[in-house]
Amino acid sequence: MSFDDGFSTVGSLPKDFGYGPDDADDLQGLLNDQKPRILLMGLRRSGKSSIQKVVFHKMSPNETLFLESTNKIVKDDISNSSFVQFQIWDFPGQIDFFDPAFDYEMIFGGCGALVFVIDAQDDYMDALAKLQMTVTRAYKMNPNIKFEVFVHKVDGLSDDHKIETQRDIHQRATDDLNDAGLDGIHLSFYLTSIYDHSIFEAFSKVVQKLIPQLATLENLLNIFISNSGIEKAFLFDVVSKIYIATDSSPVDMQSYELCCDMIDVVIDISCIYGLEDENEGNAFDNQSSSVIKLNNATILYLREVNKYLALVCILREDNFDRQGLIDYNFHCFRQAIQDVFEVKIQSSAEKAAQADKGATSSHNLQEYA
Ligand SMILES: Nc1nc2c(ncn2[C@@H]2O[C@H](COP(=O)(O)OP(=O)(O)OP(=O)(O)O)[C@@H](O)[C@H]2O)c(=O)[nH]1
Ligand SMILES: [Mg+2]
Repeated sequence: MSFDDGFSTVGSLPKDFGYGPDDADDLQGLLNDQKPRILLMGLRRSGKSSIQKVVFHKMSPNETLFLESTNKIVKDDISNSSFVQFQIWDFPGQIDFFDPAFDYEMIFGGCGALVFVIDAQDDYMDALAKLQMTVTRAYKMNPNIKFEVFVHKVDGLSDDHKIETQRDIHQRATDDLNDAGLDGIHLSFYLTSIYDHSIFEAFSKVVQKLIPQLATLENLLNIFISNSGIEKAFLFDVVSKIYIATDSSPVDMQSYELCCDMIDVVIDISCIYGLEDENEGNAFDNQSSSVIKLNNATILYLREVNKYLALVCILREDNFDRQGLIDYNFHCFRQAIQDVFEVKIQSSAEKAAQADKGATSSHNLQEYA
């Protein structure tokens, strides 16, 4: 697939995508308390810091060659999205669990997910032993942690070799746990590399598990696409290119990559040509959107949902004839997202669990007949 010559960019993206201050800053303190934590663990040089830099700080994969070894826990606040509110803790590879200074309760207590990175290009027996020990300790302290194993640096492996490595690691890791009588622990496995989109895809899935509103978002996306003649839709956190939700049809890597590329193109174009709008105040408004026509009668359609989120849709060119309908439905969809978010803010502020309404408020989408 290649881009058609004539793609058009209507409107542009905000300049302040990023870590800028938010209107809801006063709420930030409250939200901080409950921000889930993602821990990055694994042996030295397995690629933990590279993953964190590439996914959340736009570092190019080649630059990671110059990263220095991490020698203390590095805490990174990811507050760049209304839904993606979490902290990432990047651990040194040589962390010693037997060190009395290692505060298990503090580290594993508020942890939402533990990402364990294994270098697939290296001999991984030591890594497996460390995985076993880490998971066991973490689970004892906090059984609610999601355990995610990244079989990493697979860019150097052939396709067959990748599958075989993942199978072998999966087998050994679960055998070890079973032997230790811990078969209740569930590990999820991902093949990842910073040199392609796999690391973003894997991180998307890790983050999604920590979003309590995920089911609601998926539901809204399902309703939206089925009423609008759209084949696939991703709700993106624009800065990280993590998708925080998608409709329930299966994700194929190519579609995800196309949508990621579209976000890059739109941001680049906005940075170049959006400048002239600066005099007029905000370059970004509710009308901001972009359409890219591919040469296989497919259209990519991007719309801004809010400061942090963009919806990217894939649809057949014929179905785009009814853009008015799609736009109307999108409007309803965006309103619904806003409602979900407001409920979240409210309930955070009140710290009251009863504010659980709103998420199901009805927005009448027009049928695509
Ligand atoms: N080929 C390949 N190399 C990678 C990948 N990810 C990271 N690396 C390389 O692995 C090396 C170590 O990366 P780091 O991110 O520093 O590893 P770390 O796990 O943080 O290491 P410590 O901080 O010492 O625990 C660097 O040279 C990276 O360029 C990958 O997906 N593929
Ligand atoms: Mg490191």
